[in-house]
Amino acid sequence: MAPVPGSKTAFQWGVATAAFQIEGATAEDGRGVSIWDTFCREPGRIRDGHNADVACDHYHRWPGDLDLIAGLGARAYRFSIAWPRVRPDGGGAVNAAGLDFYDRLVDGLAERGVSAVPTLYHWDLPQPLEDAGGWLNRDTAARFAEYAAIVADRLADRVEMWITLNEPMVVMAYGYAFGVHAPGRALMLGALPTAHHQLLGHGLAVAALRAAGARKIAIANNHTPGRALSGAPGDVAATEAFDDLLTWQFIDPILGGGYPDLGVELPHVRDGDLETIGAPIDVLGVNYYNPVGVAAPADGDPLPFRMTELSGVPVTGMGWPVVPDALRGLLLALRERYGDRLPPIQITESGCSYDEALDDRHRIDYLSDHVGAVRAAMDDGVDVRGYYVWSLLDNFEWAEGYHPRFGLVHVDYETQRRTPRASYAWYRELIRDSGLGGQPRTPSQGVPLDEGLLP
Ligand code: IFM
Repeated sequence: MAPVPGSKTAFQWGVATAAFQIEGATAEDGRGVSIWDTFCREPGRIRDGHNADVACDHYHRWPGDLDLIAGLGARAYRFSIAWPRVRPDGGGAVNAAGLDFYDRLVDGLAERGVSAVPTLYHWDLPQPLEDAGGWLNRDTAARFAEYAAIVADRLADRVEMWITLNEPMVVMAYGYAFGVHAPGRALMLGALPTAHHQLLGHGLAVAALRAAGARKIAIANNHTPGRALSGAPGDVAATEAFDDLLTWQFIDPILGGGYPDLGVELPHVRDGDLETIGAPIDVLGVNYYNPVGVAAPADGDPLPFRMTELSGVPVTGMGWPVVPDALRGLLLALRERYGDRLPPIQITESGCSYDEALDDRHRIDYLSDHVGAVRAAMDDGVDVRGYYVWSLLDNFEWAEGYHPRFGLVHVDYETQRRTPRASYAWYRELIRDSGLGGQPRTPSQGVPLDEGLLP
């Protein structure tokens, strides 16, 4: 595949992680408590009672983890910054040790020739903000922008691209509507203000980041396209409602189009909010894993749709449908819906969990097919400029604890030994051979691979 026509920027082959899922050290160097620390301590919330107190111990082992990224030849590392490390109370004093950690991390990336792509919010809200209402409280948006300004003031000179929020849909739906993620509220449509307040926080943060000299700004949305169970009008209408609530609600306002018709009043939207939210961004981040079946709701259902299984498609180790062509379809649909308003896209997460130790053939197939879907969309003219595998390392998969394994690199949680899987070698070759500008490796960036375990 030829490089993107007219693109001045090389393709960002990367890997992604998030602070709460890998860092551990949750009580070190002045870090405050997040809603996920609290949630993990509530009985029955996390499978087998796992918590992220240690996780991958990345807080102490980050130099070796950055060597693994450099060894891939990846150009970019998408990580997240833990708000409770930087501002333990969410809105009070700044914790210098927290900022220092990310300062060292960003310098470590620069030393290895890898671009820093930090996400400011990947779900670890400081607990004191949740105690004041969390994302149901409009003030949280202002606190988020303050925090963004603090971090940018320190790091903007070395950051390639900022991502404001990760998957605000998941925060709204799983955290506040269904209650299976922190903070565990089950408000159904009552969770809608959390969508708006996150988007408002995004818009305010964009202004703060620009003021601090940010080079590029993005948001990383989750995209789970709905597939109507049948052609019956009820199933089709339910699928439209599903896509409006879970996908378009989180992109239309960002790209300046206001909210789609969500079928309910939005009294929490104030004059001027949509202008703030619609401030121009440089990249639209697309996280994609799978589509979902959608059917008409039954009488009395609290939502205007019902999610169902998709039949007749293979599934990952977590039972998620494997449909690479839905990624191509999604990219084409984005271009169709937004036309010239659509900024360049980066696939900010793509990956899968399988119960395979090191010879992870299924992951290679999954990634290969999804990269192929991106290539097909690019060949059809969609401007895609990056692809980040989720994830560099096995890590804490939220309510599923440590059971799912998403890593290109296997983590032994007893010893913290990292072992690159076959997919790590595969991705390294893909980057090298893609013609889309991988990071040239230097001998010092090589990581010791256990050749006996790799193809
Ligand atoms: O692990 C998560 C990540 O935190 C957000 N996107 C989906 C991944 C896999 O579930």
